Amino acid sequence: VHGDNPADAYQPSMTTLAEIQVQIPGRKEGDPVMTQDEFQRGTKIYFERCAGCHGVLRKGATGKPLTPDITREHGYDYLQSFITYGSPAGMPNWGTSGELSEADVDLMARYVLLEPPTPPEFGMPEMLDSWKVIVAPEDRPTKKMNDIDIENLMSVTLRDAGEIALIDGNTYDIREVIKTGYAVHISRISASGRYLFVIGRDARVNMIDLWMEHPSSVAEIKIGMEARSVETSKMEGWEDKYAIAGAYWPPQYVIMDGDTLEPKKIVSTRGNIYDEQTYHPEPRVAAILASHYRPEFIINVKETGKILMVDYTDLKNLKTTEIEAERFLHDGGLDSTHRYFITAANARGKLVVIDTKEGKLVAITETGGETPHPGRGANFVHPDYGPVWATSHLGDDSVALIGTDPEGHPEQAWKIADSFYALGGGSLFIKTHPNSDNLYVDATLNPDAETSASVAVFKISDMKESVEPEYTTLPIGEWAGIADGQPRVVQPEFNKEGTEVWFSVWNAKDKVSAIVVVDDKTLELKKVIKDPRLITPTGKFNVYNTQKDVY
Ligand code: DHE
Repeated sequence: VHGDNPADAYQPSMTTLAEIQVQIPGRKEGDPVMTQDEFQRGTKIYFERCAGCHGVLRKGATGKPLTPDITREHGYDYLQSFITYGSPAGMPNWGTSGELSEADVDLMARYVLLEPPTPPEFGMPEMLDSWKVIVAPEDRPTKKMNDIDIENLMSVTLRDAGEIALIDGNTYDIREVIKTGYAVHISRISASGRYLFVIGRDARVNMIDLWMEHPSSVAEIKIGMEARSVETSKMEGWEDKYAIAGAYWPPQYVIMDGDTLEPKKIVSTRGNIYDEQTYHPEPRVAAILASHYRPEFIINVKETGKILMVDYTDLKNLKTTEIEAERFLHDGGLDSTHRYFITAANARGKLVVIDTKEGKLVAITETGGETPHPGRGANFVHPDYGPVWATSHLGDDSVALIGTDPEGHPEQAWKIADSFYALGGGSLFIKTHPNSDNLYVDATLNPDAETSASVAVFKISDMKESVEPEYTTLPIGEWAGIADGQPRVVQPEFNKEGTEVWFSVWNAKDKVSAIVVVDDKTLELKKVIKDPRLITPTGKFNVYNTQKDVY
């Protein structure tokens, strides 16, 4: 009999699992009719074109959430027109650009009205199944077997070819073209400078031995279905010991053996959002950097807004410092001392600063611009503000400088010291080098063809407090001399000495692309690299600068 037992007084009046309202799985009332084939095609288009910004489960990040509760409120006509024409806030004009046919736009407008399918998980059995040691460590050379100046080699992504090109930074010759995953996102170099790691969008990691007579893959693995980041351990005493890769789907990271890519430890990043403390099913792994101050990897978890500092000294008793930062963490880099990690919470318009020595949050600062997008950013010494780190923006034409010298310039430290205008919105990357007096800012995704094919250059020694700096515009696309298509210029990257800066002139895969090399002192064209093998070049990574985090 209720009431007789005193324990009943403590029973919370909560809904139990058995009482929750559920819907019958399968087709629901009001669902648009779609055949299995159409749904399959919609899923393919969604994963290829939309998931990067909106998320696999459509919870939103750089792009708006697209769960059916929201899409159904907007309705078919609105969605159809949005997909066709895009928006100034960053949604591409898939229809009018011709990238999607009218029929595909119609398909996608219906597709997003339905519940998103959940792709399968990818755990240890799947990873082991994909893992290949192509050349065992004992069969690899014991010294460098080629005549390449490895430190000045450039690893260049050939996006749509699913390859990278290794280009000699001294002679501009393509030394090797190596098969990789699809659309390699970044290249990273082991602490010793010997191994090159790349990760494709399809989450395939290739480990390339630069000592071989013909550098090629010595190990490979697939760590999920969708990924963007890879890195290797850089702490003294732990050089080349581990590699790590982060996945978008499933949301997880994996720590691997640094010699063979054998997967050792997979950690899911699913969990609660840092501030609301509500569960998120898809917190994707964005940028990963290796700490120089502790044996740790620094991992951006995008949707939950957490930065993880994962100690790799004892994988069995894994210690992680979990820092509450800001939602939508994306890319970032170290300051010139390598002590501080500065990263963009891009959809929040903020920069987050972490002290990698103390393992603590230092600051969260609004940039004043829309959607900061630094890549690894650019470190230089401003004549008035001292050491600063710079980001450009995807959503507007501004460049923001954050002070990075709390000892010498406490006034500016971790605050926006200055902000000025570059060429236009749609910038992806910004770059300088300790030996350069120039700051280069691209405008890759600017809707204007001429702007997207140009680069702004600021002279650092001319920068002054309260004076809007002037810039020189370099017509990189025009210099490439490509008549066909609408190539975009992306990602400045310096050679080892900091005397030349390289740009990708990124055209459609059936059109001519190029790499344009500019003399950093004179700002004159030095070389146009064209080759039928240079299909859709995007990111370029100089071995020495990437190995030593010089940027
Ligand atoms: Fe990137 C860096 C994710 C679109 C070229 N990009 C990064 C990083 C992340 C990321 C998380 C940081 C990795 C790190 O440091 O560990 N990129 C994403 C996306 O989610 C996004 C917005 C959408 C998508 O669908 O992928 C996206 N990126 C692009 C492109 O469209 C680019 C231009 C060409 C491509 O390959 O798709 C592109 N991203 C790059 C490059 C870097 C990068 C070249 C490294 C820059 C650097 O100098 O460090």
